[in-house]
Amino acid sequence: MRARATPLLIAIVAHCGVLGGAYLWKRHQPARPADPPVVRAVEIVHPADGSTMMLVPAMEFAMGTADAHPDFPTQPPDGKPLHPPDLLIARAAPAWAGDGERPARKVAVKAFAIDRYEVTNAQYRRFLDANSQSGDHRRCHPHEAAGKDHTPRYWRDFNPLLQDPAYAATAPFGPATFAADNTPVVGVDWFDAYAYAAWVGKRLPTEAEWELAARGTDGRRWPWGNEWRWGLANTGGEKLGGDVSASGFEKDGFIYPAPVGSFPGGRSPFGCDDMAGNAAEWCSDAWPGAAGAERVVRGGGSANAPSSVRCAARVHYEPEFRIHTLGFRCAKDQ
Ligand SMILES: [Ca+2]
Repeated sequence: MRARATPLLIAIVAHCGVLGGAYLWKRHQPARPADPPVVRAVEIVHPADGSTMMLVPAMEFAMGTADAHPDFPTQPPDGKPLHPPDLLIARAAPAWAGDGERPARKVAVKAFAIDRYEVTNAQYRRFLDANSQSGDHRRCHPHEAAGKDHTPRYWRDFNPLLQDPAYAATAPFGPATFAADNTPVVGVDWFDAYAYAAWVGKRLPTEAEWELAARGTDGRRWPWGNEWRWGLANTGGEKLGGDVSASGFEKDGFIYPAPVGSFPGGRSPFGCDDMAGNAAEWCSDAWPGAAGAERVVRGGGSANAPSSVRCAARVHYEPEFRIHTLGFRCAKDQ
């Protein structure tokens, strides 16, 4: 009995020794950095309307802009004049100090899906038809005006534009300019955006979700990277940048909203189109310090300069505000 037990005991002791050694060895290895979050463009189809959405897994990312970020050239380097794109970036800098874009901070988001494109007029028209026929506002936001008309402002009313001589002179438009099927719906307020999202079985993205979908995890300035390039987004500011097309106005070819997906070279790491420019986009968040009334807007629109279409740039408006450069896209939990 004793003779048979001994080899077993030796085997057990040896085994424990190996395990213990492995444990100690592992314990004294330097901690391995965590794997970077996976950034991949994964498409799904939303069953209610067949719209394309992009998946973003649960993760932590650095939201905002670091204090020492080189995007704050308040002084021309070495006294030399700023290069035009730097000028466009610098011009916005003073406004960043108090807007909460800085500092960069770790933010965790749960898994979500977000529309690949801004919501189009064709998509919005289906909601409007259903809503005006049913008169059912039960899924609309409880603070919206009773019996609200969700018709986009510029589908029938051009006065706000016509009253501005700058538009009449430089940017002609017609009845179809803001109602074409494949351009983003604009001239909608936050309550309209909220109502559409609820009707189609989605919701508005939080601004953290919006920013992660726009820039991925490497803190890039624009959806395609850190260098500004004309022609990857529908923006304004070409004249300011000294880079004007032969037609004398917009190098990117569009004065007003372009058909969604017109700039595939500007696609985001998660596969979303037009996160920079085209239509600025309502987010679900209330703007802090505005008594909870104002709402966050991200991405900049067709009239904004490069500084304002950066992934981390934030602005805010009254929820009833409507303008021809402001639309939205939707998100949903995953
Ligand atoms: Ca956009």
